Amino acid sequence: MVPDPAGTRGQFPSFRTELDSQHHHGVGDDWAGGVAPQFGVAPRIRVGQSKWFNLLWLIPIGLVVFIALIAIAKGLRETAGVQAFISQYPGLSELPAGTPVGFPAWLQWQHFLNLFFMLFIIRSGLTILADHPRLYWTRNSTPGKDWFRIQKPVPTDALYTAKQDSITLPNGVGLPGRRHSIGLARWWHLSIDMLWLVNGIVFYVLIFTTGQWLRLVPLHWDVIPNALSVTIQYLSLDWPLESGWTNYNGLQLLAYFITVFIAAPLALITGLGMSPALSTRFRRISSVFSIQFARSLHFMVLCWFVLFIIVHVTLVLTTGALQNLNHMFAGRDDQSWWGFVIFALSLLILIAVWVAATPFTYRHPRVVQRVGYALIGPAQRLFEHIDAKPGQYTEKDISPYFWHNGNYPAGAAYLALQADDFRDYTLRVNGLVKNPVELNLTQLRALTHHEQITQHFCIQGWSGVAKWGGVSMRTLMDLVQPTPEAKWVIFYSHALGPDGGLYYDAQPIEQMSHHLTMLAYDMNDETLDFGHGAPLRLRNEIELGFKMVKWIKGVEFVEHFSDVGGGLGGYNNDHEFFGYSQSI
Ligand SMILES: Nc1nc2c(c(=O)[nH]1)N[C@H]1C(S)=C(S)[C@@H](COP(=O)(O)O)O[C@H]1N2
Ligand SMILES: [Mo]
Repeated sequence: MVPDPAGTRGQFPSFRTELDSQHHHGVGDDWAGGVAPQFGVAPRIRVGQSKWFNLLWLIPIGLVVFIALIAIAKGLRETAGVQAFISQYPGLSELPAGTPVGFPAWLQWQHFLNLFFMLFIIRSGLTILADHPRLYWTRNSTPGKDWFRIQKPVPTDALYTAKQDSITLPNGVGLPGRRHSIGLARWWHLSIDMLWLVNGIVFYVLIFTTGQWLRLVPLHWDVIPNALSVTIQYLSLDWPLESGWTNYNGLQLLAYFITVFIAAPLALITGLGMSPALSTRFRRISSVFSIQFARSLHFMVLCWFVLFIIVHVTLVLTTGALQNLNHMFAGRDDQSWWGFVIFALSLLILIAVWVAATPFTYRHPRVVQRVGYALIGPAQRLFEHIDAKPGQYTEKDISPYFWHNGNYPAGAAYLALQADDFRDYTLRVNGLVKNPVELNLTQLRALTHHEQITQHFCIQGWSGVAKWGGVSMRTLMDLVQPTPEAKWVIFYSHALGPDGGLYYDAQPIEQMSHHLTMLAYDMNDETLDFGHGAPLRLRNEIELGFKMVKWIKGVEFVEHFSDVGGGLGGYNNDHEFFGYSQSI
């Protein structure tokens, strides 16, 4: 080991000069992590081992089933038994005395805000899904074991990356929608989530303090036969009497109850279940319900919301549109045009915002990033205060397939090192340290060996468990002795990022002394291979995958990252508008 050969102390130059130091404020037409547009395929669901069912078939099948159901319902209504059933259960459960009537102004506002927020949440959520357009039930994201995909099967190319797998969404669908625009989509998704959550909490508080909850919670089992009766009445096209002003029918009641009290909380819980911050802290839950399970359920909640919106809007407009719109948009129970006018104005606002959101995002990505961080940062910091215990797994948890990601190194210097089995490779550790060093692989391997089996979370949505062997960052810090001024640690890669300049990332020094933060030279008991970062890569299990720099050539201790590269704390932050700490 050459910890500090006389005369070299402090003389290793920084790799900073090799970074792209531009400040990127807008994005051009070719932006999004260096990947060209690529559309996916129609959504498919796996049936059995390897057959895939194209969900577009649901359209004709659904139509046929729908027509058949109408015919059946019409037939049923002719029968005496069903007629008796419907007159016994016309659709309404009795409400307790004192249940409020009508819709107060706060409810109308909340309904509108909910609609408004949902628009952004669903669109940005689709962009996030499109970044890894597959869903799984287990934490292993094994190709062919996905149960849902909107992308072709994974190619056999051994170095195929998750980024290559991402897809573009049709214009106007996603937010922002371009392939691999997940950095910006996440700011939209998470920050509007916060607003939606606040709106939801206010809603819960108000419905329970005003008694409105009595209209949303089924209080008697007769809601089931009533809902069945109403379903038959709707399907037979001979509709039940409208009574939404005072009392929802059984079907409405069930649909609203599920949406408000099951789907909405589930959206929140499954959303949080995908974050490394919480997943690594609530191990008991996350060991059973993995990130992929949470992601799949989160998607099903989306399907429920979309189905609900379609049926809800259809029925509102077909079962006495004027009166229904008066209820929710004007707070009156008559046939005037007020509700319609206000609804139409709200719709105009929604359409304007819908159209403007994506172009605005590309023009002002830093605004989206900053506002997003302002909204989500406090919650994230709160989670980070809970002590992180990243899950440690066992040999049997190791994933059979571990996705690759990122831009592979292609520079002459790296290729020369690789050709010679990294015999001449050195890791440079410098900056605010008492004892700067350059270590070759033999020297690194001579340091105390550290091993761990942990789960990797890629921001794109895939996960995997692997065993890592190498040097704990604690060991390295004992060796180089950071000075008290050192607050951030920069990891420099041999590889360039997609827009040029070295890939790098800044990490807070507190995370460096975590017992699971390490530099890995082995993976699953073998020498780390090219694709996963040979000869050395970072593992910081508290953070998302993009922070774990591969093909490392240098580690620099600094006071702050603001004068490193583009100044935002990492390549993805500078170029793809990620956050410098993204533990959600
Ligand atoms: N040098 C470099 N390191 C990188 C990246 C990259 O593009 N360049 N991608 C990151 C991302 S987004 C992820 S998810 C992980 C993936 O590591 P793996 O390929 O071993 O799965 O590497 C990270 N490290
Ligand atoms: Mo990633």
